[in-house]
Amino acid sequence: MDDVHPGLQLGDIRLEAGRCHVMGILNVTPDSFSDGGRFAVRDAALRHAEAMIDEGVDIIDVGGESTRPGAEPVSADEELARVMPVIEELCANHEIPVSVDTSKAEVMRAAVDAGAVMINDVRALREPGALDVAAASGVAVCLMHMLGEPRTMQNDPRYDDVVGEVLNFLQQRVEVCRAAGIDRTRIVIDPGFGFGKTLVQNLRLLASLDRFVATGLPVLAGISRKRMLGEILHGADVNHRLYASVSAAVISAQAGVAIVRVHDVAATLDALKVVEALREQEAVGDAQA
Ligand code: PT1
Repeated sequence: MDDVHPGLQLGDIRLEAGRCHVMGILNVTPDSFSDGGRFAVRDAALRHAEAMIDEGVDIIDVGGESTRPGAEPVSADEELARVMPVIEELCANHEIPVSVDTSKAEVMRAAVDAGAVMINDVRALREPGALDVAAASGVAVCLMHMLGEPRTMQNDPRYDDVVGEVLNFLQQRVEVCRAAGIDRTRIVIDPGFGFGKTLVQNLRLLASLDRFVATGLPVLAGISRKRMLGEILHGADVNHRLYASVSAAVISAQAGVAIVRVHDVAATLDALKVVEALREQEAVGDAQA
């Protein structure tokens, strides 16, 4: 890639030149930790976070609202009760940059007050108050494209030109953010794999990641373990999508994506080292032939 960003300060997050960073997914939702109780869920999440830190994760994305296809909304109080104890503990006792995966202004504000350095919003700051809280916070924001809402988004999603429409939407949201006082240097864009998209539409986006990278904004791609991989694998369930997930991360990195959002941190970091080695070799080769 010639147009990979030259190293970039994203709010409090330093993105190194030409490297694809790994965002580890930390779901604090009862469906991921079936046995329920608040403390059990919190402790399991913290153990999972520590394991990802040991593996070398770059950013941890903490979320308390499932946004998978079919998922129901949760209240702000419920989301706060899920994520805040985890964000507070991580920010108080670890150096790792923490991102909060939420669309709610109230959750954004509490998370940033506790030390989160990125707001990751699958609704691209369209919920009431979210834009103002993000602007006032001074932290980085990830703006994602979604067609509809999680509960119904996979019911026959249609586009005339999926790549053009997703790019347009994100460019419009970037302009809205800038008008609200959020600097370009704080903004990440994300095509939103699986959010109101068929397999073909997802593949068009994957094949066109370079067009998102060409905006000059850092791009985030979240493909890990998603349904699109299950479809490519002829129905492999969510626990049998590791190799496909790692492949998607490598394809994303090769296209110049700055951050991949993944479940499998160690495997992804190893795979991305191959991409990096190739880039370094190409840089040396360019100099020495
Ligand atoms: C994502 C993302 C996210 N994905 C960002 N945040 C989820 N920035 C949550 C499926 O098709 O891609 N980017 N936060 C998880 N959401 C989904 C959506 C999980 C679709 C699974 C699917 O399987």
